[in-house]
Amino acid sequence: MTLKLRFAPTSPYVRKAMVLAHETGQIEDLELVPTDVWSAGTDIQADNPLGKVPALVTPDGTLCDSPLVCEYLDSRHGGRRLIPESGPARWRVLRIAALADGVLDAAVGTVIETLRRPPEKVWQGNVERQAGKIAAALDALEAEAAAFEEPFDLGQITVACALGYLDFRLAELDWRSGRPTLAAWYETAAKRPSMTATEPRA
Ligand SMILES: N[C@@H](CCC(=O)N[C@@H](CS)C(=O)NCC(=O)O)C(=O)O
Repeated sequence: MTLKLRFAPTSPYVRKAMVLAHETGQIEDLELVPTDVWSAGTDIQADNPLGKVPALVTPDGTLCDSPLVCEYLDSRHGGRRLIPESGPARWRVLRIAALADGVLDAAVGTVIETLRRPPEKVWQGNVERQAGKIAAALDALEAEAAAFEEPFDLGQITVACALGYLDFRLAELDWRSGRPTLAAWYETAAKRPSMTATEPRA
């Protein structure tokens, strides 16, 4: 069964769903519907009233929010779950995924503040506040990264997509500096076929 995915090639949230689909052998099940959420004529709200990508159209309803989209995709393949079903492993994966989603929210918020607003309307205090969140969360992930191991679960997928987004849009934050464990882990993670196939394209 083909599932329609509202897709944007630079969205790190969409990338999470795509990476999970690659890792679980479902990429051929996705019909990508290119969507520019910022264009005045966008019809994204037909699938997601929040006007955001990703949204996944399924027989069980249209799902928005990337954690939910990923959970759905993870429920429909026969391999090892990338979100463990129960126990401490589940909470570890979801905890790391939520932290990395927070990095993404702060990073995307910064990009909107700095690239989409007229320069005279940029609120520098907000840019600095978001940079502080990103730095603190990455420090926490630096401490977690030594324990990252196979499978490439939703926590690691989200961290990898967040770091890839920082390289793509906020390279000036120099996230690798002072975080050698995370940097070394990402060096390998970024070479996975699921990651190279989904690199953001401007
Ligand atoms: N929490 C959402 C965030 C999705 C999101 O913000 N997507 C961006 C693209 S990177 C978007 O569609 N933004 C449009 C808007 O905010 O109006 C998720 O995890 O899917």
